[in-house]
Amino acid sequence: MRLDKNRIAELNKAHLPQHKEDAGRLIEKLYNKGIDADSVINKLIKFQIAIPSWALGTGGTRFGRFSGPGEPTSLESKIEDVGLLHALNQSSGAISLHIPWDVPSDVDAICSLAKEMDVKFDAVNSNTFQDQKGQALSYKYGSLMHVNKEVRDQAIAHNIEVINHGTNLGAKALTVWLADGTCFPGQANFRKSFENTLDSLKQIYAELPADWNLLVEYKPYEPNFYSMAIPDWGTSHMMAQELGDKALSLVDLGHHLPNTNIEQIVAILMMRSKLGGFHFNDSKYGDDDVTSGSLKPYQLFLIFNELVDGMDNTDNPDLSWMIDASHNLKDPMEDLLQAVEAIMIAYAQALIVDRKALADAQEANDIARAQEILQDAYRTDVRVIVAEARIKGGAAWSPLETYRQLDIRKALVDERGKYTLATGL
Ligand code: PSV
Ligand code: MN
Ligand code: MN
Repeated sequence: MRLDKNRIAELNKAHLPQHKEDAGRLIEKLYNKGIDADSVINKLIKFQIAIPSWALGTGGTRFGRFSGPGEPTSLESKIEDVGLLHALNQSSGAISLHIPWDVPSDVDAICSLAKEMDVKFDAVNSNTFQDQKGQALSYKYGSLMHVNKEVRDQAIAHNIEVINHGTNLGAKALTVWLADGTCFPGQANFRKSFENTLDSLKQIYAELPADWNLLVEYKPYEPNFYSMAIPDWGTSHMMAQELGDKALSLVDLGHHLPNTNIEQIVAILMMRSKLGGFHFNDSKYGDDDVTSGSLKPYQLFLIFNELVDGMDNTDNPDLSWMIDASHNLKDPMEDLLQAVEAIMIAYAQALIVDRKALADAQEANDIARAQEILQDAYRTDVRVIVAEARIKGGAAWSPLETYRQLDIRKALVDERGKYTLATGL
């Protein structure tokens, strides 16, 4: 399925008179505060958030999976879904692939489809958390950290294969997330696990093309529940530091113990030019992977506040932005549209923070004033300038409403059939 730009513009028309009035009012309000709304809008237009291939189908839990009809079952259909999202919001023009789930059978055909859908290839992800059919050695007791060198070599070879797939597609980064760890005290020697993991990463890093980055993701628990090989940002940073300039830490919002100050982590990593990417999702308990901004929008804003400050005031390299969420209930396309919108809103709120006034308040230890400044930005309803950025970029005034008006899910079911991944029917 392809979306016609004219059709989107046509559906926007009904909203334009009211939208213009609302946008004008906010732009003037911002102007009076000394904020140039045009520059905010231009930044919003440029901002792109990659969609992971695994979020396009309904996720599951170990208790069940309730996927819906018309969800993609091939790499081609996943790229088409991302292309549809991008046509609706002009902010999700990239897909992040997971190998071996997304191995392209015909690279040229995949590249031309991606081009046609205006979709780029973001970081590629390796998978050593599952055993694949026909695989010689098992990852049951770990992969890059495994006590057995042969298992580590197999996992290293897989990561190099992922880099090669990514190179063919024009990707520029490899993300390594390890499920490696232990479930019981005494199961492994912490220092040896660290050394094995780092040594394996060094061998992968050695194969990285000159213009690539290696993004080292961390996670405190799950699937291992006593220790993880890379449990936290300190470990990830130590490894990235030792690997070299092309290695950077990747922060996934859900990969922290409750109440961790994630905004402080991103600030410090950026100060050291060592933040490589960010995975968006939301959670109440842990790695819940629910829709970004659905539970803790103020935290998302505070994180963006540091990201924006870091982008303006540090030498941190450009970041790789991705949604990393997948769950059981909503239509995945609707969920992703909501997630992108929530991220854009948090970004826009961070862009209108009066940074000069905030710095002055901090220097003066004026805590109440500092809080007022942050909350003034957070409590400004910026949805209208996010919509203005979309309209200017040729996207839908309301991507979710347009998705429903065009009955895209039904069109996909008509095209792909009623097959669902969960039932196989
Ligand atoms: C598992 O927690 C996970 O969600 C990590 O965040 C990775 O980025 C993702 O899966 C894909 O491997
Ligand atoms: Mn992640
Ligand atoms: Mn995760």
